Order: sequence, then C-alpha cells, then structure tokens
Amino acid sequence: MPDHLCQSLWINANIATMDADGAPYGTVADGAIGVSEGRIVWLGGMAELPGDPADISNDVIDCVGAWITPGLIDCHTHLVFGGNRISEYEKRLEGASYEEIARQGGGIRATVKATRRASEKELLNSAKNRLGKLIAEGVTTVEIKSGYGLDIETEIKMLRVARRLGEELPVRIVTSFLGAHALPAEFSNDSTGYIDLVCDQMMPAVAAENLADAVDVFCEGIAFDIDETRRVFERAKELNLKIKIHAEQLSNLGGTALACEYGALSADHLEYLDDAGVDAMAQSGTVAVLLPGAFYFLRETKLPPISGFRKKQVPIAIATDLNPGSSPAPSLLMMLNMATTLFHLTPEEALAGVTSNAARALGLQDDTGVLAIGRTADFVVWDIEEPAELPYWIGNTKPRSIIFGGEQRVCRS
Ligand code: DI6
Ligand code: FE
Repeated sequence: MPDHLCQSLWINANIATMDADGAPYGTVADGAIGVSEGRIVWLGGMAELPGDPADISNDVIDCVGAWITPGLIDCHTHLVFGGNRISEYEKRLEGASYEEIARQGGGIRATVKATRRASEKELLNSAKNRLGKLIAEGVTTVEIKSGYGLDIETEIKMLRVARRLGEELPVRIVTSFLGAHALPAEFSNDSTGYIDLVCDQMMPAVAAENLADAVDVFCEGIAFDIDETRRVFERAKELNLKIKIHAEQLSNLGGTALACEYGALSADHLEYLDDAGVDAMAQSGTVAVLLPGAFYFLRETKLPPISGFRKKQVPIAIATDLNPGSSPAPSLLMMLNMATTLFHLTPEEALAGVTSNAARALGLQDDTGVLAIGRTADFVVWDIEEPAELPYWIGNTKPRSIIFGGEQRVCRS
C-alpha cells in the first residue's frame, strides 16, 4: 500500500465519469477520486481504495453521496463583445427577421461598431461578468471567438482579452479567430478584398502572437460563400491552425462538407444539414455542435438532423453560442434542458454534449471532458439525486463545489 496515494481525495461520491465504455454516464457508484499535481491519479469504487482515506491522503473531502461530473465545457461562445442588441431584439419581436436586420446593416455590424469603440479594459470587464456566470455553474473550459472586430486591430484586441480571461479567472480558455464572421461596412462591395485582408494580414498576425487555437468561418448567405470559406481554410492549414465552421444555420450551402475535407474539429449550428453532410462528418470524425439557445431565440423551427447523427455515430456537443444577437444566454445548464426539450436529446446525450464531446470539439479530449486517471482534475460536485437532474432543471442548479486543476472552490455548504 502506498504511503501517500494522492494529495487530495474526494470520497463517498457517485461519479459520472462520462467515459463512453461503461455504465450509463460512465457511472462509478460510491466511488472516490484522488488528485495530485492537478491531475487525477486514482479513480474507482470506495471498496477498492488501497487503505483508509486518512492514511493515503493529506486532504480528504467527504462528498456524502453527492454526484461528481467532469467540469462542464462550453465549446462555442462569442462572449467578448461591446454593447448589446436589445433594440434589435425588440425589432424582431415586432416581426423583423434576423436576416433582414443583418442586411440593413444591423446585427453583427452593430456589435462590430460597439466592439471597435470599446477599450481593452472595458471589453475585459464586461466579458468577465458573463464568464463569471458560466464559471459559477460549473464550467471549467470555454471557447471564445473573435469576429466583432473585422479589422486587424480589433480582432487582435478581442483575442488578447480572451487570453487574459484565462489568465485572470479559474477557467481554461480556448480561442478561435472568426475574422470571416461578416463583411465589415468598409468592404461592402468587396468581399474578395476583405477575404484577402483576412488571409494575408489578419491570420498571419494572429498566428504570430499565438492568439488563436483555431480558425472559424460563418459560411452562410448573409456571410461568406463556399469559395471564400475555402480560401480561409487553405490559409489556416498553412498556418497550422485547427478548423471550425458555422454552417447550415439558415440555409444549406455545403459548408460542413467543405470543413470536413479540411478535417474540421467541429461544424456548428447545422439545422439545414443534409444526409451527405452527415456522412461527411462521420467520415472525418467532426463533432456536431448544436446551439439550442440560438435556435430558441431566433424562433427557428427546422431541427438539426439528430437521428442522422445518431445513426452515423457523429458525436454531438451542446454549447451556449453566447453572443448579443442570436443567443444572449450565459447558462450552459439551461442549454442542457433546451437540448432535451427542443432537440430531443436524451439527458445522457445532453451531458456528453457539454463534457466528453465538447472536449473533442476543441481537440482537448486527452486532457478534459471525461474523468479518468491522467486527465486534468476539472470536476464539479453536485447535490443532485441522479445525473438526469442537471438537464431536468431549467438552469440555475448551483454546484456544491468546483475543482479546477485540482484546486477546490466551495460554492455553498
Ligand atoms: N452565428 C451565430 O449564432 C452568431 N454568429 C454566427 O455566425 C451570431 C452573431 C450575432 O448575431 O452577433
Ligand atoms: Fe456562433
């Protein structure tokens, strides 16, 4: 028996490891997790512990039957932005559509104006507020996109803010460069010229400062077409950046299949995806990131092809898409509920969507998203009766404690 199994040991917990090869939710009932140096070094049933807890760890935390899940992962957000879009929301309630507003120069362009005007400090503070809400509900990894700058200076400002959030708050931040989000006003009739700027200047500058982990494109009628999207992906490949896409949200342009050709980590939205697109995703192992907040807020009615994803074993992730225009939703727990009610996912699929599959959508599957020996010690202790209780409540479930990189923060007693 080792003298010291681990630095910290959580005992008497039901553990939803989310490891796909086991019981539902990868459950280890009445189990324990040992952590040293920020990583999981032991995980199993209490009966298999190699000694009395107090003898094998300095710091023993008794969970008294609570559940533990992996730290939650929000794999698609636009949470750094200036201003808000409340007046546009009111216009939409009076009958204007999201696309009409975008075509009239509102929508993303309105947020671009406000984001260009905001200082780095202002952006940091407003983003901290939104990110704090996610962290408080057990989110330990968040992806943040640029795309409200649409000029070099502001795209870089946004990505620097995103990186700083990861340095200043207890959360892992992954960034995506989304320069090809919308055509800025100064390039109104020159999308080729704008894509030149994105590929020849913005992407090399972003890569040189290591500000982005991936490149994303909004491939849509109101944004960029297939040829433009391909140009951005070609450049991303040259710069060794991973690929993601916003595609098939409002129409079917074939962006998903194109992204799959480039081995995309994920394709996101996907309401209009057809069977050929589903097959392409299955072949390339691309994760389907579904965004029920945007579906709800834009009152979409066309459902993404969930049964096709299941049949072809395309992994499904769920995210907030947190942004001011189509998903002002700073709650991943609420998205769990929406994924079940609106998209008909099972509670287990929904939870996999914000843990194991969300990690895959970011290329972090060897590090987080599943509880197993060797993974980072990111997990959440919940006062719930069973894992399906997380999607059951419509948001607002408070964790008992959150462990990020092995460090525990107690949320309430
Ligand atoms: N799809 C989205 O859901 C966000 N961007 C995108 O390409 C919405 C962005 C916004 O309306 O501000
Ligand atoms: Fe988005």
